Amino acid sequence: MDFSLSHEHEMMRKTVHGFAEKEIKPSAAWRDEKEEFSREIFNKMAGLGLTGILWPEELGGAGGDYLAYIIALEEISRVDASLGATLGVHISLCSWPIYTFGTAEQKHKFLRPLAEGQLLGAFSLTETSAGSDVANIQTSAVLQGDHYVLNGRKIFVTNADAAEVYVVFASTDRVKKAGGISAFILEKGMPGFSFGKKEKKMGIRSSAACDLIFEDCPVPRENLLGREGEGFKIAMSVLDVGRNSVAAQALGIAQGAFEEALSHAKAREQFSRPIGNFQAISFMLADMATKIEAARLLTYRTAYLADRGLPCGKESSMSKLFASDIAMEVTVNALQIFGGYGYIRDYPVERFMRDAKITQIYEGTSEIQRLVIARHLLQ
Ligand code: COS
Repeated sequence: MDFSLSHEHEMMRKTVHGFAEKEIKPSAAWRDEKEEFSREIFNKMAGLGLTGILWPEELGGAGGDYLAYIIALEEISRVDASLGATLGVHISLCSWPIYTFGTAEQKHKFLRPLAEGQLLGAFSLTETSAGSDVANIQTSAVLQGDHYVLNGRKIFVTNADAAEVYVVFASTDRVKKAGGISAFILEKGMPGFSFGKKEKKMGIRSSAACDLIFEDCPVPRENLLGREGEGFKIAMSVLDVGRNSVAAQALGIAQGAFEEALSHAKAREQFSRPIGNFQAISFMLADMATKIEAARLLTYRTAYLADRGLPCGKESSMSKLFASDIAMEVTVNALQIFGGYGYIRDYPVERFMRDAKITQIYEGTSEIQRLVIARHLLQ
């Protein structure tokens, strides 16, 4: 058993760490305040090869492995969870299903520009009555000649109208429930495809989210992803791996908050000594560091399985469940260590705390992760 990272992974971490410190961190609080997504920074991530980190060079990617991607997400989320969410959705939820289930034409048309960062990707599964219960999707897709006609409304779509490519799930046969769901690739600008209002969120405020609206939207038959009726299984297999990227985001948020709390505990003096010298604070820091390390081990181990093409649905749910709970706990305690300073927006810990909450909710709530893990244990 070897717990050390390879030289390439260490170098990659160093590079993304430096990039995040220089290009992302300085404007993170401002963008959160303005609730503004930065395409400019996304383009810079593309310049570094991050938007296609997982895909082969012949498809416009950087030829990295899944662990490299997880480390990159961790480092970006350490300074700005919104951009972590943007990149996670772009790669895990949009590019991944096209890479895994797409035809050669679909990969050429969509995956290459996604990998090179010319296009931004999104994923659209959730509806008002289909959140945890994915099989209850109401958006319909009816085949008429060489087009499917989509009608319906999707909610909470990360990357929203900033994206150009959308992996969308719709029902082609409502009677069959899960077995009647199909996946489609949609492009911004298709007739009958519009956007609802931008959501005002508690956290990850500089990543956009909004509704997608389909009104008699014709989608060419060649944009069907996988086979008709295969959509539910595509969504589940995408989430099987995608959930570990939320674990990496949570890990990055926790790490960022911990580092802030540690340096504050060393610098802030009360009763003539640094507050870190008080056992109440030092034990809090010890617990935070220990739990972050445990979350990191779970998340990297899931990446190890994914890199070897081994089943990792249960492990992915475990790392997401654990890392997101740790992110919440660590950020709450980091804020506590900052005291009153933690509660004002001049310091980043309140942002970390707001950002951490979503990791317990999206790509399946913590309750859904427990359900998935329990089903694996009991099957
Ligand atoms: N990979 C491949 N196939 C899978 C699968 C997986 N991980 N999980 C289930 N399936 C298959 C099942 O084998 C079954 O196939 P058959 O009909 O051929 O037997 C089919 O899909 C239906 O599965 P199941 O009956 O388990 O579906 P449920 O409706 O009970 O839903 C849960 C299962 C709750 C786990 C699923 O709906 C889920 O993950 N919900 C949360 C969704 C989510 O994460 N939403 C966030 C959106 S992204 S922000």
